[in-house]
Amino acid sequence: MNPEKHCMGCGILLQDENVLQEGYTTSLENDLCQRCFRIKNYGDYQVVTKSNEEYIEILKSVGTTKDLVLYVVDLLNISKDVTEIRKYIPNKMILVLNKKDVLPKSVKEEKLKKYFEDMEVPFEEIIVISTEKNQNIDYLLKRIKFYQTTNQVYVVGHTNAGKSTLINKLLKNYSTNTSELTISPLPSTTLNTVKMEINDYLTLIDTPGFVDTGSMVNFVDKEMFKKISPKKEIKPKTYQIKKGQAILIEDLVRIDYVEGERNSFTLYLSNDLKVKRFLNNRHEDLKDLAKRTYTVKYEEDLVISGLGFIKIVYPGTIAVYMNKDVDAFLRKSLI
Ligand SMILES: Nc1nc2c(ncn2[C@@H]2O[C@H](COP(=O)(O)OP(=O)(O)OP(=O)(O)O)[C@@H](O)[C@H]2O)c(=O)[nH]1
Ligand SMILES: [Mg+2]
Repeated sequence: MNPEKHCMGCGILLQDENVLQEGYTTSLENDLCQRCFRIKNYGDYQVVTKSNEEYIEILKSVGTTKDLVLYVVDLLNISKDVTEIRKYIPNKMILVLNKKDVLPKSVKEEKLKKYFEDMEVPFEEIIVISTEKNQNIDYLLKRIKFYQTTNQVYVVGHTNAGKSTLINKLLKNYSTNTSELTISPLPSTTLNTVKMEINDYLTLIDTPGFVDTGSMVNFVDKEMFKKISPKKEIKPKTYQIKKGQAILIEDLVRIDYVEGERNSFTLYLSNDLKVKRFLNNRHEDLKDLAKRTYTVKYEEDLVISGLGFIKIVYPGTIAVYMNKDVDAFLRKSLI
């Protein structure tokens, strides 16, 4: 018996003693833990809570190597500070902007790249991809070869960014290796580092993702979770808004336009979400949720973690009502 066998899907240490604990498998002969087996075969899922301390320890250990790092970001869930990861990892790093397919086709790759270039972010290169649509994956591999100085390349980023899906895609496209990492629409699928050999010159190392504790996904039920996660190209919804009017997104968020000239709000959210506009603010709907007030400058996005963003064209004051534990912030408009 090999006591140090890890699950090939998520990296957790396998054990056959406690069915309630992570890494359980009926037999240590198996390559997958029971959780991965169930995700792969039944689309079933058991939520695992990961602490970000473990994640940060992994990042720090990546920082002690000379290996190239791919930092994978979900374009719909860009964190407030994409350079934060640099605190732990000084390595050569490519910023990989994933899930291009969920943004409207009219949004050009060049525009997205320029947005980050203007922020003077410390990355070797910025590459926009869609793993789902196999877009720019060939180019990404070329650039990996160009920058790598060792055989190992780490893949890091927030949970759900699509790290494991990307590695599976690279394996499928360029390798005879038939193993597959576990992927799922829910956070914290990958639980430990997993090495995947593409060829003699390239081994990709998957890592667990950083958990966004302030993401809307943590505060909704299964049905709503399905609704808020966009699977297809987003059709943005634009509303001409006057002072005193309000916008409601399901029963999750209310945005009141408190002060300012006639304005335009464009919502980049999953198409499945119901949006309502109130022409006057006499309605009290959702006003029992926690309120925050923002002063918006010219062309800014209100980003709601795990949900999407709202582009606001002109300066003004908005009041946002939603769960107090969900993160939100303003940024220069992405689109
Ligand atoms: N639309 C779209 N969805 C994608 C793309 N890449 C990944 N996904 C989806 O994003 C979800 C998360 O993918 P994973 O590969 O499990 O993400 P991860 O970064 O490995 O997540 P953790 O292991 O939890 O940290 C899955 O539902 C994928 O199908 C993409 O390019 N476009
Ligand atoms: Mg993963």
